[in-house]
Amino acid sequence: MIKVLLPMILLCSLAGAQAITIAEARIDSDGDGIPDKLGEIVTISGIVTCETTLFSTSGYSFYMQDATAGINVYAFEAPSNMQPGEQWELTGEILAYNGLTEISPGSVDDYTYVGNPGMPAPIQLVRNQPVSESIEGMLIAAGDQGLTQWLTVATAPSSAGGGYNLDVWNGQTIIPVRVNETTGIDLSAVSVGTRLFLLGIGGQYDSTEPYDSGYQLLPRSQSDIIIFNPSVGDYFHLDVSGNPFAPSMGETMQIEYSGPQGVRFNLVLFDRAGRDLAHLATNAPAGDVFNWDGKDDWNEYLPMGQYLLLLEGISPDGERLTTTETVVIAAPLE
Ligand SMILES: [Ca+2]
Ligand SMILES: [Ca+2]
Repeated sequence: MIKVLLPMILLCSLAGAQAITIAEARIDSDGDGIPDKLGEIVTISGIVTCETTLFSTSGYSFYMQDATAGINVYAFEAPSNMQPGEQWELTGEILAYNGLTEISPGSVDDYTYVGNPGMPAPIQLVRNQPVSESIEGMLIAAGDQGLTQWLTVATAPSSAGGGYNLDVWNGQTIIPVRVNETTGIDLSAVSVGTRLFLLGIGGQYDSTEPYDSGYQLLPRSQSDIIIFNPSVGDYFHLDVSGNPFAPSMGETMQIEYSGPQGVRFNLVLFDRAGRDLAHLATNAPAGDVFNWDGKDDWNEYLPMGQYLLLLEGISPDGERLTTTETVVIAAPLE
């Protein structure tokens, strides 16, 4: 009997306790991916960043953040009038679910309305920045609308367990995106090569210790997925990631290139003596994202060394654009 009652007594005595920051609530000082306060009852105060039922089919699962960090709120009860952009104080138990740090209030009595400061500004991912532990649970923007940066869809949406998974390419980094069916988001206009800007919440789903991977971007609604219209403007560019790489170990390098509409592309790899060894695109009518296996035109692995990847674009009026990236083929580690 005492074992059952004790947590309730604890909960009541701590409701209204001094709020700690969300960063304090989710601290993981030993870096094992499990919050130090796992199982403890804490009080936090933060701004709600999505509908309270958005990430659940039966109860409540949503996100809150303060100036320090964000967190998932997972509960069977929440006030029905709770809205995105509002600040609430809440008391609940710290939980961990496949790497995701959660706070779980026991009842509606554990929530207190604080005010309505409005939605926080999203954290802007820079070009090579993935979603990571420090921004888990926070509102994030990837790409921008200034025509200097966008995401390119690298793998098409595939259906998986109540939603869709896709990968987007952030110039130098792959960002996994998870679209839950509960969001009602329609992905029919999204396929490989689609360029977009994304808003969403940083999530994590990692089923194995030490819970340091599986970070995802979680769009909340259709308006979080903004498809970039290339006719608005464009710029000629070439990006590579996974460089240096060891092809003989099965490693690949991701290559992305694109440019203004109407341009035809040639993508050629040269060695340091200026010999063209691999023609990766010839007179291609559009940009592309693909993994290159490090083989030359004769289907042989290129030897270890430094190479030059040249992207050439020929515009409809004959103008020639070029840009290059250095590629390093490494030896396997002994
Ligand atoms: Ca820990
Ligand atoms: Ca985590």
